[in-house]
Amino acid sequence: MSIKLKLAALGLLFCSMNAFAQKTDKFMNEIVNYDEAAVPSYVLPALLKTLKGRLVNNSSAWEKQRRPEIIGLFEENVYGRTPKKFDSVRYRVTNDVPRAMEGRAHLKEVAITLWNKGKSVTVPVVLFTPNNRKKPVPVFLLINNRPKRNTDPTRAVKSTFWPAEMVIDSGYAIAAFNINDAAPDKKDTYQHGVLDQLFPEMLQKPDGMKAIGTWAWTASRVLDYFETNPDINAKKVAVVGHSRGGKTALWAGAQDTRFAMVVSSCSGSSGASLARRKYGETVSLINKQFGYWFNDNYKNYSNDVNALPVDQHMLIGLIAPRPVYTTNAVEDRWADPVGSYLSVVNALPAYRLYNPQLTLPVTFPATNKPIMQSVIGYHFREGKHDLNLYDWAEVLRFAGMQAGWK
Ligand code: GTR
Repeated sequence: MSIKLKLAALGLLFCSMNAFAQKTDKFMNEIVNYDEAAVPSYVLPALLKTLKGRLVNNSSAWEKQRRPEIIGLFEENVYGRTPKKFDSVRYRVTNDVPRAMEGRAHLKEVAITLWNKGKSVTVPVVLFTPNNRKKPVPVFLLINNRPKRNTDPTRAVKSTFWPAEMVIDSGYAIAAFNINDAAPDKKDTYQHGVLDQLFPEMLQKPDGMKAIGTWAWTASRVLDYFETNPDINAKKVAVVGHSRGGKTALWAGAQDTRFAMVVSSCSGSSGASLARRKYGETVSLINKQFGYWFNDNYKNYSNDVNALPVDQHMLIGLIAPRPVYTTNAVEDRWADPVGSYLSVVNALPAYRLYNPQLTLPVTFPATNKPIMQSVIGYHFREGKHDLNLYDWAEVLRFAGMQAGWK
């Protein structure tokens, strides 16, 4: 049974939003639905029922049976298989500035070189750790899908997409890697990196990982590095991503339970938003435009989304009981804000296996009124498709409420 939202308040909200907007649009020869009334009725795949039909009512059955089963379904049908091992790794500090940011932070640029079967790929990481801290600190790792100037180690460019000073002044470390160093974000060249060098077999198989799978795998390799850095508390690593990076952050956090927190900004289709709602970007549209992000099997669902054995609430459920924060923006209907919040609401049963008291409002949250219910956070803010200072400020506030993050 899926949980539906109370649409009365929502209707009002979206009427005002839609006052200037059309209810449909056309993109790549498809009608794009922006009309809540035209969302088809659908039944979500059961989060807490195994493929053999067994109901899961405790965290042990969830962790031993259902969780691995759901990961396998996402691997097989959406993001592709994640490699379980590789041969070796080397970490090399390429730039070390103990008194960066006017002395507030220690900058390290680290080259992570990953080897498999005699070939290698190097992924550079930028990391600032606060200087006034005595203990190892939690870290926010951004999966950067924008140009590298957004994570400028010199701080000549200060981007609101990665506000390093703000995070440092909150007492946390901040890091980033760029997705293009692992798998170029282009349909004709995505394979030139981790895929063709380290795991060429993935490119041959219909369930092999492609770009998003590769970026998520790489995020875990950065976490491996954090485990070797004594300034970092590797038990408190938040993985953060926006849009395609947000889809990746969810998939990385869903699989790798070492990620202690997941932050997904405006991740939309195949991220936090429910596929079955067919609102804004659909599975069909994302496969047409960005097919190289997903495995080949995902294409089978372009015209038959109800046949998918998963929906995106299950991806968020995989993060339980760890903190998860998702965001949407008023001017980003393409990413289906209501569908994202519904995912979170429908992921709740997995969280309740750990904390039966946990609840969420069933009414869609008002604009700029974040919800922070224990380990689940969500906001719908004014403005555009972006990861901005408002988002970071709320995420930092949410982090401050979590055990071990202060
Ligand atoms: C859009 C795409 C979305 C989202 C976004 C982004 O064009 O349709 O799924 O991922 O790009 O990454 O900025």
